[in-house]
Amino acid sequence: MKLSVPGVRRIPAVSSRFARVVLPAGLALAGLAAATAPSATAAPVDSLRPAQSASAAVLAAPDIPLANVKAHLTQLSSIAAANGGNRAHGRPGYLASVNYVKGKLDAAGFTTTVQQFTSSGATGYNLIADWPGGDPNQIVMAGSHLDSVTAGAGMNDNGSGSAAILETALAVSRAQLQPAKHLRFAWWGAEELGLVGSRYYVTNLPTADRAKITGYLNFDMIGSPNPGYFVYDDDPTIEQTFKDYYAGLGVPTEIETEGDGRSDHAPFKNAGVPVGGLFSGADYIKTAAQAQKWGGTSGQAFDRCYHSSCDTTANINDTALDRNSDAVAYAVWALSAAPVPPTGPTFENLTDVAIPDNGAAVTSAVTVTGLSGNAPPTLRVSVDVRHTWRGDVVLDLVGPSGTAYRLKNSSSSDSADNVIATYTVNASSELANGTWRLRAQDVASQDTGYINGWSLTF
Ligand code: DTR
Ligand code: ZN
Ligand code: ZN
Ligand code: CA
Repeated sequence: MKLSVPGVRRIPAVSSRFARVVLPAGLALAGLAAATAPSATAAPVDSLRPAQSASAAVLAAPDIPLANVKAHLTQLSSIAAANGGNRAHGRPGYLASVNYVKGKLDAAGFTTTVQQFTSSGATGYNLIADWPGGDPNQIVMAGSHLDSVTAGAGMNDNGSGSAAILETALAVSRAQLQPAKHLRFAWWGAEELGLVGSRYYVTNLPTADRAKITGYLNFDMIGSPNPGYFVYDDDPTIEQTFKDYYAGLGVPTEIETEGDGRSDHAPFKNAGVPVGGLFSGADYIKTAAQAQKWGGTSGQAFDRCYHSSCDTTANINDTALDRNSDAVAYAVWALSAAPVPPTGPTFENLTDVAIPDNGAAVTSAVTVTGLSGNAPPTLRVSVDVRHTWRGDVVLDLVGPSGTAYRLKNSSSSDSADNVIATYTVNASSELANGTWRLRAQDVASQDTGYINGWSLTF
């Protein structure tokens, strides 16, 4: 929806309206030095603490479209059908699954790595995907095992988790999220043989690198047909983050107690990494009390197709998959963003400005008045640029002095749409009052767009 209020507006210190466009404040400029001015600064970051209150983080994380998650399941189902009916370790369906997921991530701008290992005489593969930027010494990881058992396609176990974190990763790319912490996603091989892939990853990760992982989030079976809503009872901060999400939905949760050694969070936990996760249930039986609070069928397994050939795309509860996919995004956004600094006055301009295709730069101006002294070293620039193939677009902030601060470079590979992001710029050499400009230029032919709106928060 285009924000159509014309002209420059100063909005009070905390603006709810513009918040819909602005991602969590304090997100750092990822490695782009400001042009001809002191470089941008990363927002201060501390331990594994959700960056914002539950309600604010819910505002920042996007909805994960269920249709997109199910489209990934359909692809994984087709892969199984074309490869002997499964996606098991050592079978062609597993490597085909890895290649599907990798292709999506490469196209979205992730740095992917395929880690090989051997188990039961067959080659196994872990797929690791890093989102460029963020503090490399504070890594938030989300993982799911991608392999199925040999009996079937493994749609709930664990296409559900794999598809949910894939779509969350793609949402990170669509948002051009620039969290304070580094984001890493992982799809594990040979979990069904005994957590083999994740154990191999953790074992081969240098101790110093393990210590950088501030949280590992595990998602194994999150779309069970007779679902429960279980939260791992491991790291209290991660556990609370998920509980906050479900409290926001008014959905009761239970602690997942019997999962300790039963999925890919176990090797991380054993290595001292804070872990958490979600689970919708496997072969255990739903009680009457659980059916009372969650619906579904008491006296029946949460997933009666667990490790069976009937674990197909029909073996998924859409509500559980939708809620849990959104919970993945909520936790990834909340646990990787910087702590929200106090918000000062915000000035915005919501007038659309067309960006000529492969043409001259255009600007949108904001006149700041009523402030004293210089701008802060953590000036937050929130932009909303609608543009297909956003790799065409270069964005700069131009201060009252005329100095340009690079916000976003062009990219020949970033084919995703729109730049909706918040950058932190060290503008302390600029007087706060004066005319500031967002400068946009399309530097490649085809694909066009416009500045939909932008703001400065001091
Ligand atoms: N071991 C997982 C399924 C599973 C069973 N219980 C739990 C508890 C928590 C997470 C996962 C599970 C598998 O078969 O892949
Ligand atoms: Zn399993
Ligand atoms: Zn599983
Ligand atoms: Ca273009």
